[in-house]
Amino acid sequence: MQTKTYAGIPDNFAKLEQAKIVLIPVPYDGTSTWQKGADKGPEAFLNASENMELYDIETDSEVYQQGIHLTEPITEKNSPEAMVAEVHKQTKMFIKKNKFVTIFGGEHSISIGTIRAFNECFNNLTVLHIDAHADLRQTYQGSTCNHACAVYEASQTTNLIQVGIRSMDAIEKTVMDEDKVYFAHEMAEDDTWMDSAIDQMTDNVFITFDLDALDPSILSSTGTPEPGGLLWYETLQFLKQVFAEKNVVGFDIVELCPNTIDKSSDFLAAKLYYKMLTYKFMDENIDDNYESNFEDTLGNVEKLSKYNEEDDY
Ligand SMILES: [Mn+2]
Repeated sequence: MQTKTYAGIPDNFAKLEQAKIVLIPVPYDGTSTWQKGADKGPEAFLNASENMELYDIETDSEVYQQGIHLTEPITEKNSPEAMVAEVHKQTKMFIKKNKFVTIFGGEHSISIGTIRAFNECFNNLTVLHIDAHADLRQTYQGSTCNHACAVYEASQTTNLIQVGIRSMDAIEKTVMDEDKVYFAHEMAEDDTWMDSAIDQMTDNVFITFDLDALDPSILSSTGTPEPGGLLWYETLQFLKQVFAEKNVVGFDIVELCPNTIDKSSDFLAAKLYYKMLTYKFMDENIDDNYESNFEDTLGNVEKLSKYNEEDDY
């Protein structure tokens, strides 16, 4: 990858020891079914980030000064299962270093690993899934780690709230908890969905943001675009409210599928990422330590048993 630090920020804000925030790129595109190219997402996102103003007008802040450490990309691609295992391992390792961990994909299958890591480290986790697609298939094309299965596990092990959904298979209705789904066609007619969704969240929230949740008129560079999506300011309003009212413990952004002609989607993704960090840290002093309040699973046998895993990283 070309970028040495996130957005070209100075080294003193980018070193792991000082940084409160960690950014893990996962350029993975092993299971996508139609357009390929999500593996190019992290590089396009980082290039756009480097050409973006780092002062936020809305909050009068510069969140990069909290420190953002860009890790080596995760390049495991022998199988979807091996990729998910590596994403899980790396994500958990940085959570345990008391960092605010963020992940940029890659296709949505990477979130199986990120969600598993956060769910093992935070009690009563809500997964806020913002997406055009339900992604609730238990298996797809022979794998449980396909992008179409991104939140099946979360539906079984976390408090899953789905927002922006407008494409699914009938079989997914058998898994879906419709009380916790905010369909796009309903959101278009009823603006109480934001308060309603937040009311259903527990305190600890992990956000998995599939960029195809956004309307193709503002973000077209994605593998499977769907009409009728979220617009920019309503998205920011919702996210700002979630960050204000809940303890957001981390997030991932997936499914940027860049093209050589139109770069505006890359810049939207860069701005969205930076806005989410801004909302997380807008009331934190730069000198304050970050306290993620993760549960150390070494002293908590019950949490470990959830996946019967012997992990000591
Ligand atoms: Mn999607």
